[in-house]
Amino acid sequence: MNREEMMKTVKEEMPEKRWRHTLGVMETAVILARRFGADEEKADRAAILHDVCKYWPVEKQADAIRESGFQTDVLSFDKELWHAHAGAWIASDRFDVKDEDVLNAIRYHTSGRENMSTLEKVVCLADYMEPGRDFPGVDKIRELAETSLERALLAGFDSTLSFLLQKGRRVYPLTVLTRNRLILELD
Ligand code: DGI
Ligand code: FE
Ligand code: FE
Ligand code: FE
Repeated sequence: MNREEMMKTVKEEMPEKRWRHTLGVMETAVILARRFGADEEKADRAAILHDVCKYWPVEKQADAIRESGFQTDVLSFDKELWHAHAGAWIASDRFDVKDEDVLNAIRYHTSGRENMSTLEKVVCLADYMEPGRDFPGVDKIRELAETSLERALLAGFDSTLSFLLQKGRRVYPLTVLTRNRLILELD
């Protein structure tokens, strides 16, 4: 599917506000890809599709994850994590994306994972800091992103973890592993 058709289809899957977020992630992911040496076209593709399933009914998201057969453990954790895994499956199945790095950037954009590629980090960070994002600490993340992909991403995960702890929510183990690995990468 060409880029224009892809954008049109994704736009129809979500409310206006989420589409504006998607445009922000696209713009930011390309800037970060250029800055930190990832493929700009792949960053753009992953960004277009990263939240494609965000507004699907959760059961439909769960079905997509079961159908994919990948990492179904996520189904026993917070539903907010599901759209990323469902999205990667839909990207491959419906949008005919075959590039594993692009699919992984979609699949792990929420939780992260150990050994993230530069593209995966770029998309995950772009999701945290696109111009429409406004949460405590976002400006610090943007400042760190001027020079360090890992430091900025670590600050992003720290803010997510603080939020989850403060709300008394469970934490998906991969999120903890991701944070630990980013700290090691900085040593
Ligand atoms: O889809 P977006 O809103 O653009 O952002 P996202 O895909 O990064 O979703 C993040 C949400 O997922 C955030 O509000 C926190 C929630 N969440 C719930 N459990 C976990 C989690 N995020 C992570 N990283 N790890 C969790 O265990
Ligand atoms: Fe998301
Ligand atoms: Fe995120
Ligand atoms: Fe997003």
